[in-house]
Amino acid sequence: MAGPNEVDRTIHSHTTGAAAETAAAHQSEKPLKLYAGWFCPFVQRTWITLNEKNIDYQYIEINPYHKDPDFLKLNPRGLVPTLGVPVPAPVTSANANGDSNDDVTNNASAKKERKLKPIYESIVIAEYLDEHYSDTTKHGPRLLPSGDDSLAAYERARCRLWIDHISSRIVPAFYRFIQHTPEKDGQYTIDDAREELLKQMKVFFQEVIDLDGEREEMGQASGPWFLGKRFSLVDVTLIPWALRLFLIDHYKPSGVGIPEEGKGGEDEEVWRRWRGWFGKVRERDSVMSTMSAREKYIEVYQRYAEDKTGSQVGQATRGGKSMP
Ligand SMILES: N[C@@H](CCC(=O)N[C@@H](CS)C(=O)NCC(=O)O)C(=O)O
Repeated sequence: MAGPNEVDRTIHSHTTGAAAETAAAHQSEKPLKLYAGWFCPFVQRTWITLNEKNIDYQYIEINPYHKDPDFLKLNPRGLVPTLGVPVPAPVTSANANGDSNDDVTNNASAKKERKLKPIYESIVIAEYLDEHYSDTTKHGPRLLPSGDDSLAAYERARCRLWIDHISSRIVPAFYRFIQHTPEKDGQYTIDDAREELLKQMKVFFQEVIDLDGEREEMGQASGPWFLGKRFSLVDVTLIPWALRLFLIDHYKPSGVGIPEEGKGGEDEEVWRRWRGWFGKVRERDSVMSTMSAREKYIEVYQRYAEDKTGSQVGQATRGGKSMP
């Protein structure tokens, strides 16, 4: 089976720009370890979550296309992000006091009992971090609505629904667009690819507008995010691809095609909402501190733009299969 190839294995090896400073500040040994690739939008979801929640971690840069055996032992899917999580050993009479919250314990014997366990899949990781680091005085507001009442359960489900929309509609459309080459015209044209991406983005931002309306009716404050004033996991899920749309402008004829201000016709309201959201994304520290230099993204995404990558995402897109 085809797999990562030379263009994947020889990509630039480390963070640059703002992301380099953030990575440098997280080099020392820590119980929580983020195995990352600087270029990877799925990793960026995790990285933003860690920053947003003020969680201490160690940043470990790897090239996931090398399929290092030690890395495959942690994550048999061979994908970044992978999180190494210090998990306490099951409680026995010998360590009955060894509580398990790595946030609070300084107990040496409890530390000794811990094992590094892997968690992977960017959304699973984000939910784990939000749930485990739940002390809002240390880690800020929850990224998914919390609470046991039926309203909170509904709001959580609604967030997960739109997280699913982003992951199963917007993200695949992004790759279909950027991996389009003229040879594919028989299967789908660049205009088809553009139409699909814009359609799925419009569906999402129309939902945000509808939620704004609900909030207004309830007298709640308006704000730029999916949950109004409150930044959430839904925003985190979309941000990395929003920040990579410029690559489609760079590589593809006629670009992404999001209309300029005042030129959106009947969709003007939706695109105004997008602009309001995206403007705030670019002001958010937890986000911008994970961005490498623009030219490095241009370089690393050339293998997608020319459809030469053997990455799992690239192969899935080429083969019309679901994303890894
Ligand atoms: N579903 C995974 C996707 C992660 C993913 O595809 N990561 C890419 C880098 S952006 C990777 O590790 N690719 C290695 C490969 O394709 O072999 C997630 O959400 O974490």
